[in-house]
Amino acid sequence: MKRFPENFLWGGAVAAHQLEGAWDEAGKGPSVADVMTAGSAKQQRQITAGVITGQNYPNHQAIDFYHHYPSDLKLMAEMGFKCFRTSIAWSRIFPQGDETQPNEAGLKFYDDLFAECLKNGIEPIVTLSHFEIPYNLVVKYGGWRNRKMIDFFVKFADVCFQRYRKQVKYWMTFNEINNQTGYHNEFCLYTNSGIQVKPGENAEQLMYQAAHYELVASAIVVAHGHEINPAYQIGCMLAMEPLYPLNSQPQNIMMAEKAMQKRYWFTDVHVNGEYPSFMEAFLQNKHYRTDITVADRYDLKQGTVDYIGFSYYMSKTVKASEDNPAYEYDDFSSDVQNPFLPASEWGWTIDPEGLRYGANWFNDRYHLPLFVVENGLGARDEIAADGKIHDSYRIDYLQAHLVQLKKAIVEDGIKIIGYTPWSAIDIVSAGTGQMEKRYGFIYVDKDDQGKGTLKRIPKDSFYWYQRIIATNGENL
Ligand code: BGP
Repeated sequence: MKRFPENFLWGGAVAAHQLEGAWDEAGKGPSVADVMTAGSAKQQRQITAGVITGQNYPNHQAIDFYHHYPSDLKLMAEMGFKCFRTSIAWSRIFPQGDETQPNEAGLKFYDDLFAECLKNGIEPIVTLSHFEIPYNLVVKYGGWRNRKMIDFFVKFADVCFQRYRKQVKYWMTFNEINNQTGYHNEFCLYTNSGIQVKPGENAEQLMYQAAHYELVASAIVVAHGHEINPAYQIGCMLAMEPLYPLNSQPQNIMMAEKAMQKRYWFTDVHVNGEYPSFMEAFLQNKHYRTDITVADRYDLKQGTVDYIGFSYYMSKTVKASEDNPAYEYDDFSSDVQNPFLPASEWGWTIDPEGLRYGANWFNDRYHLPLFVVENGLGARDEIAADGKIHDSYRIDYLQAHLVQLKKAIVEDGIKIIGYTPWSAIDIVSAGTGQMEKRYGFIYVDKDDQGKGTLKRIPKDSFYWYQRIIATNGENL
């Protein structure tokens, strides 16, 4: 009977801008995340770009991991973490993004952080770009609408690859690169690509252009990384939200297929080093004059990824409609409720089997090792009268997903490297900009108004996960 592999990477995940705080310390420049930290504005999915007040709670202070990481990592080690997925804040290393020399103090922070991880027996897993490009690159260059971004990103990645070659083995280039397919929602383009859509611009066209530059940058970076350290394992990172057809009506089946293509063509480029036929046809039929050069196509081929990292929170369900004969997926008009699935308070469906389905989908199509680098339940946690946090709902969610993950490994024979649920510790929510949508195993005393002592309290899920790791997932 197969089981979780002996060296399975159990851990937890976070992203720099959602937990570090210290947004302007040690020479760090502002990032896109720092200028859109007003929770309510973010929740309405509006951008407060340009407002660098220095007073904004969430991301500016977050949970102040920057100054608390030694004790936070100790708690993670107590849980038994084998690894810790975080990201490097690009604007700590290149505060404006376009300097010639990196900021030594920023580099030093990650030297120390990774050393502390390793001291605790925890392997750092690092994402290079997790929703936070230096703000100056938005102001000066328009973010990823500009080809120059490729050079800036490659430089940043090269510096990191050189500096941390003894400490880090697993890397990922862009977090949830496919999330920008929600381009009609300016928030998605802004967080992923730093693009502000101007009146009269075609957001869809912009998205495909930005995504192309990001994919070329990713491929160049993968190729450089392999040269710098052949032992590096460099992956892509996708948000896996399987899109199911509402029923067996052929039009709905085709709608689901086209929706999956639209959400996952990025993976084809990352893995195969070339655009899939449906995407070439799509760009042509749309008459999008995307800047894709012969040199780009060469670069894409040189830097194919070693593994696929993916997040899994929910599945979605789609339905075709008569006024959409081309089956163009749009998450506003194509998504429908799945009558079989409950949802979280934020409307995210709870579908453990979708994790196994998504893992199978990736495995069938790409034949690469997989790494589940995010999975979790956002919920409002209360401190009970006994001073503890009884988050049985989170345990139920994670337990049910782990059962399916185990089936993917044991019954489907899929190579899965590890599992890093979101989030290792409570942090600021990316989508709402708030603290009260919590995911962590460790509670942090901080509220949406920025009030709280920052005290850390292990939740019930902390002890549950500790047991899961200690038994290598044997008794689920
Ligand atoms: C993913 C992001 C994370 C994270 C998570 C939960 O899309 O990679 O950064 O925040 O979703 O989302 P939210 O914080 O909006 O609940």
